[in-house]
Amino acid sequence: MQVVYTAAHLAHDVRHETYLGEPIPAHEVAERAEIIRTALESDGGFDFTAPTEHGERPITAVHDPGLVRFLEEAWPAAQQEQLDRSFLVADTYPTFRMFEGMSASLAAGQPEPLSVAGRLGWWGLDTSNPLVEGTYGAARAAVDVALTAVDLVLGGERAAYGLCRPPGHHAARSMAGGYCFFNNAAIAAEAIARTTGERVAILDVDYHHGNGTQQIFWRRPDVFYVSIHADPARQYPFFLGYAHETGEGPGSGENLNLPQPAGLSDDAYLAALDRALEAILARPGSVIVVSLGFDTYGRDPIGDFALTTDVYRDVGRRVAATDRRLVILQEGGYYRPALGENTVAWLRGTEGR
Ligand code: Q9C
Ligand code: ZN
Repeated sequence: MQVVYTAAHLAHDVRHETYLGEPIPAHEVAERAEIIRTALESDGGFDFTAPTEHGERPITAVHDPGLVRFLEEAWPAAQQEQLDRSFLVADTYPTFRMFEGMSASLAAGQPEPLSVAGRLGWWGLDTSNPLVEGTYGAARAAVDVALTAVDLVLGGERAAYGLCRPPGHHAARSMAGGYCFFNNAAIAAEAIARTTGERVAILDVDYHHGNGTQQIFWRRPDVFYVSIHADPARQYPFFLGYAHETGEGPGSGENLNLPQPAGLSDDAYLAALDRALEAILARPGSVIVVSLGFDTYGRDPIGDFALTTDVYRDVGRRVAATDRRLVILQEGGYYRPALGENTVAWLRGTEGR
């Protein structure tokens, strides 16, 4: 299988995040992608390709151009304001409760703040998402990784794996968050839909609900989003990911959330996966974009499922058994000692080896 990788992710050099206000060592660190790269290299069954530049157009096809400009300008603007920090995190967000009782047009018409502190909240979801000097360049490169994997698959490969970092599925049209800046999987799905004119399915197997991907395609009939994730009643992103969220308008019925309990076993996971795959196969299309997370692993520091390395081979096998072409994009997974073998197991599974 072809693997798309670039060392450009190293510039997103994150050391700390905040958890309930306290600075803690970051989970989403550069070492994650290096561990995966090394494991795939030593396996020997993977061919590495560098991403090609795809420009800004495919990004603004799903994201607000204002988000792109903010991410580009945030670091230099902070320098100009003499905010002497090694990383930037918002502390004030425009929660919908701020506008309770006021007309929707008032909230919608508020201007983007001028200061970096205000803009971080304006374009952000949560405080676990540090932005550093190299974040924008790395996030742009992760999009190019995803789009290069799309090119490979539309060019005839049965499957391609994009080692995206930073991840993407929490980033919505006008919002970064959850370690994500641009929604790599959504940008990939949009590019596939535009190029092929076919319907596209996104299968999100990261431990967390992909709120950003859901939001981007909420009213779209041509992109089906299905996600297996921790019940938002107990877990991040907390405010989206329930089973009753099925899409609206032309996208009605094209969003399927399968929230799961803590302690989820391999067998229970595979049962949910079969439901997701059945829903995909009930729809037309020849390509599945996979948002691949390993924070479902039993030892993950921020997850609470009980999956084992063995199940990932089975998951890969079952996804490949759909006979659709696969654009597989890396999302989360934070237990570094098993990240390499879990990725190898999953990808080998799709190849039946
Ligand atoms: N104490 C992805 O897996 N909250 N993002 C973490 C940890 C944010 C996860 C709190 C989790 C985001 C791509
Ligand atoms: Zn996750």
